Amino acid sequence: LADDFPQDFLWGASTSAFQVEGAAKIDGKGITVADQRSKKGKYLDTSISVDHYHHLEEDVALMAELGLKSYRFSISWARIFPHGNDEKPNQKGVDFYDKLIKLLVKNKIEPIVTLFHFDCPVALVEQYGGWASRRAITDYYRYAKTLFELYGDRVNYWLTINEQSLLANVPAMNGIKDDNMLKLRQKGENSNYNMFLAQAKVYALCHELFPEAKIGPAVSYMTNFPYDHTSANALKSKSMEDLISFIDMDVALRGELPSYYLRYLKDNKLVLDIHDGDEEILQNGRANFLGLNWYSTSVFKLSHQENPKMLAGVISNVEKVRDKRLMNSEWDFSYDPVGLRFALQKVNDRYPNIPIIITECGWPEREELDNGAVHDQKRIKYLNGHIFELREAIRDGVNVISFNPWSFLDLLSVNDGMDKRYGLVFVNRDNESEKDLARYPKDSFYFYQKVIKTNAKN
Ligand code: BGP
Repeated sequence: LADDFPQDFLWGASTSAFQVEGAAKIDGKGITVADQRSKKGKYLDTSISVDHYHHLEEDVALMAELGLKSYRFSISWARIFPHGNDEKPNQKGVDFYDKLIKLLVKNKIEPIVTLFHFDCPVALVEQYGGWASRRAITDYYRYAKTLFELYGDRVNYWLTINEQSLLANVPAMNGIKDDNMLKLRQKGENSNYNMFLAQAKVYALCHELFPEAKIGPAVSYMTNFPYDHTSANALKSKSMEDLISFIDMDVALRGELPSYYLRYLKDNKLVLDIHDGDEEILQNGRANFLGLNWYSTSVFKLSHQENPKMLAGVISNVEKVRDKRLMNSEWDFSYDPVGLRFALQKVNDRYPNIPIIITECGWPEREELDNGAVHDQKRIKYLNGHIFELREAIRDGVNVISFNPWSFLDLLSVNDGMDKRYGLVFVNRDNESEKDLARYPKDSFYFYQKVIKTNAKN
């Protein structure tokens, strides 16, 4: 049927390097800012994560059993270049990803590769301040070029940077610090601009080397609704969506800094270090698809208090309101699948027919094994609802080519370690102990297996 999912639709699943690999300090890998945040207990312990590094064959065998058509993962920059810009790549790191890609290809699973997912090599921060300096553009470009040369013959989908707007607005995620708040925000904005330039150069390089390949950003797409019908709330909600989500799509696809961003910079006394030739760099390097990380809708209302969690003016003076009518998770996270269709329509209106890969979408729970099983009914409900709305979006005419729920297996949540699980596969470890790290497919694994097998016909 014409209105079903296309026959070649890529049913996938998603992870990122520091959240699954472990082996943070072995086989020559350099330390990253994600490793630095590593703290046993509530937070990340990237020395083990879920030890995907030593469970590679087993994990890919599970992907094959699930029937995955694509797998989105990230390459750790510091596993390839331990200091971010070493003269030669680290052979053991190169071999690890080579093996992963070979196993995927052998099992007919399309690799969707993120170049950079929250894990800047610490050495680059020490050398020159990391992304806050323009020197990062050169090093990122060289890193990307190395990956294209190593794996470009087998990889058809590349994602440049995961959730850039988060990195820009929370500079500490890139290892960028400053005691002075205005200076910190300025450094965050510098890093934002440098990431835009670096990506534009890498888009152009990829098109030149592999004209058939698809390359784009993995955008944090947060759909906001205003709390009430006042235009002031609606305006704030739109402005947040522009500055958090559409900015990364606009620059990648239109090749210029949007006017709402220039106005935001001016209002906040932030200045970009624009060099001659930058405009051409942005114009000449564009993405040819979008990766969207979409989880949920949020409701915001204006408040007179600064939100201490977020520094940027983008999110200050608002309060998140829980919609009690929806199914909510422990982490202020609601189930609102129609929001996905709405979000996809908006993107398609803005950039007609642009190919879209859902690079993340998932439901978090606190979970334990129950006689070797995990009955994750809420996750099944979440997946079912979102896949239903995805089909509706495709019928609306949105060009979605792949769906990669977060996450393939349980992994370290950015702020909650193993307490907050998203996986289709349970991993037997918790924050206190690594236990035996054994893998157990959850009920959602079998649900999704059927979806893939039937191309979501039932
Ligand atoms: C996205 C990140 C992922 C992942 C996910 C869930 O922002 O790209 O890396 O962590 O969110 O977030 P959390 O782990 O905070 O629950």
